Amino acid sequence: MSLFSVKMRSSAEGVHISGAERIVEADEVADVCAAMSRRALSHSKGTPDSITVTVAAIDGEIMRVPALAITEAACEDPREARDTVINTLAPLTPHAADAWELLTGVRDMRGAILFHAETGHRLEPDRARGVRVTSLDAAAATGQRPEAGSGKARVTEALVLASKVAHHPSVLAEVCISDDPGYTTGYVATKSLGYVRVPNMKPAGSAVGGRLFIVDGRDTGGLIHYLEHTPVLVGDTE
Ligand code: PML
Repeated sequence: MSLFSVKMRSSAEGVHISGAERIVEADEVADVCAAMSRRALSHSKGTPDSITVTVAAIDGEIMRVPALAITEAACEDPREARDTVINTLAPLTPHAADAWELLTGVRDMRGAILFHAETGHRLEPDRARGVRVTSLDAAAATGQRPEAGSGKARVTEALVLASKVAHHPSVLAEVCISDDPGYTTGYVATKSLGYVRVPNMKPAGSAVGGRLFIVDGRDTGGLIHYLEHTPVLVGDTE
């Protein structure tokens, strides 16, 4: 069965607004392109003046990983969210509080921060861009996909991304704050704890947002190649 990667990114005056990706069979390509364009045009961050959709056939084998289990922390406000995230990261890095400060100070990053667990230094080659996680989708057998742009689709997409990320041996944890000013639930994820939803990560209306991966720094080049280029399908496959 040949599969295709379909990617969308939108921007306004050169500033990134939204992005999406699917891995689909040939007969789904046209519908997926249309759905992505509609979604780009209705993003709460603004109306784009550029939407780019690309379609590429995938060569070779696709890696398959299970989805992380989802749980939810009880956090009433950003202070409690901060405590939850830092307590989760503390066993993995002595720089957990610095990681939180770094993530809550960024915006408009297209990719993630690579945060070295041992030193607290950033390892991504281009700090403005970060490292993008691409080449991923939910396996078709995980069931019907929620409508693109819905709240459920947002969680499914985040879970798929977090599952790909967490299954690389150099990744110890991920923290995500949505860059959507109208969406304040984020998550912290590890392979062993799963995907922990964290409500009230930021005040409503805040443009802060991004992703940060706590990494062991053993093979940063190999990790970046996996995150950006290795096609991965997440979830049940049969
Ligand atoms: C985003 O906006 O792309 C990040 C989504 C985070 C979803 C967190 C959740 O609701 O589980």
